[in-house]
Amino acid sequence: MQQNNEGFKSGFISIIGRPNVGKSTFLNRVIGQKIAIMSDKPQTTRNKVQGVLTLEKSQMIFIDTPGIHIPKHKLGDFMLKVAKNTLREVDVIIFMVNATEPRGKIDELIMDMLENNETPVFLVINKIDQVHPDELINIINSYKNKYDFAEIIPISALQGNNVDRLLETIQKYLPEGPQYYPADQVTDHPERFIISELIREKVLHLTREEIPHSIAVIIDKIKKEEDTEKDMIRVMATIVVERDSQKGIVIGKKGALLKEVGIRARQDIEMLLGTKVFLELWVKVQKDWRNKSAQLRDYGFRD
Ligand code: GDP
Ligand code: MG
Ligand code: K
Repeated sequence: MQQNNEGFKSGFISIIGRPNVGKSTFLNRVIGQKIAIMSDKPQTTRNKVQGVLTLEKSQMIFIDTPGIHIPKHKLGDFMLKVAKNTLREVDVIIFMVNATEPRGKIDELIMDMLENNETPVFLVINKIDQVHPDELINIINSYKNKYDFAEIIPISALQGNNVDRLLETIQKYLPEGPQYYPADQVTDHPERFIISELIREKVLHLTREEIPHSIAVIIDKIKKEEDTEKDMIRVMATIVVERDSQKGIVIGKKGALLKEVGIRARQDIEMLLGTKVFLELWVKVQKDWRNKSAQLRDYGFRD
């Protein structure tokens, strides 16, 4: 790890915005590795995921904050609290909005939340590949009227348009500081969390609307197999659902759906770990777990 070298800048950047505006897509583009989980369903990212981008003269540490929404249950309160705490600690806040949608209730909530925050806030309008420039002006004005942004930058996270300009601008706002992470490190999240999110992503994709985002995946064990010819890692995980009917859906006819979840998740985990993986999945019903604060910690949620 490098010590304080002359002129080097480093800092933390938090990305906030309502679900599906493209936060994870942006992070994946910038970091170039699948660490934040992408999905069409809202609230896929429930925990802080850090991506580290090391350039010649700077290091940017991105934080993908949980989806901000109007709290409906204890988990919602928890997520809002995590988001607020995150915003106080960072050097730049990226408020990401979707160019194809009008300003909404959650955007109001976020801008209210930012009202007394000293950190510079960038309005990043994503998905510009989908709108006409005239529409873009209107959407920019609808946000500009409500909040005094440090910068306003339109991008397409998916196609990459203007992402370099955004990164250059972020760099200007960072303080001089040390290189916190080695240049080849892209995340400081434990592999355990990434593996559980990879499995969860496959369940959500394969079940579509039938299974709510409330499922959790617990990694019971990750161990190296000693007695096999090749290097192999055994991963045992439990998918936790809230109702018996959901358990049936996740398992599928003759176990077909769970098998497919296993095949797809295993491929991603093998890429992540760089070895052969043997994945064992179980499904467990735990009623109403979202409202039991005491259990949250057990499922890997951090305060
Ligand atoms: P998040 O919930 O904010 O993390 O959003 P995601 O990154 O999961 O993206 C939600 C959906 O929007 C995905 O289907 C992405 O492929 C899509 N998306 C993200 N960025 C863009 C973009 O710049 N252009 C277009 N057309 N689609 C995008
Ligand atoms: Mg996301
Ligand atoms: K999402």
